[in-house]
Amino acid sequence: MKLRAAAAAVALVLLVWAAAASRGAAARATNGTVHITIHYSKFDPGDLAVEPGETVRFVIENTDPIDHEFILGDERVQLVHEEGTEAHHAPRPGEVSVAAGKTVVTTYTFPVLTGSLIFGCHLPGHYDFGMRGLVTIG
Ligand SMILES: [Cu+2]
Repeated sequence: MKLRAAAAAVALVLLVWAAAASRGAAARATNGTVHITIHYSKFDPGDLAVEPGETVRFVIENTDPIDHEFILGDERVQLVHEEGTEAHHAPRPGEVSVAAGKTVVTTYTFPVLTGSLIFGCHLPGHYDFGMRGLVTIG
């Protein structure tokens, strides 16, 4: 019985490792710019890495025939937008609407700390569908 538990534990560790490995390396800015493509209501890349205090120019291209948005912030910011009623976002750093077929730019300076922020779309159902990504700071 102990052997079975050990085997199950090893299998679980391998699964977690495989999941982490398949995510690949997080994307980084090139010359201060990160290009993000929205396709089928997903952000690509969906995993970014930045330095504390780094200023990043996000160029966000929506290839879908429906509108989306790009909201960058912590969990509280995401919650406010998920429950909010702001249908259209004026270009505020890190918060921008991306109409169908359009490309928009927003520039954001990350805080001087380590941690992570989320970017997501809060049009009805999109965030729950998985339209979100992670930025690791540090
Ligand atoms: Cu969306």
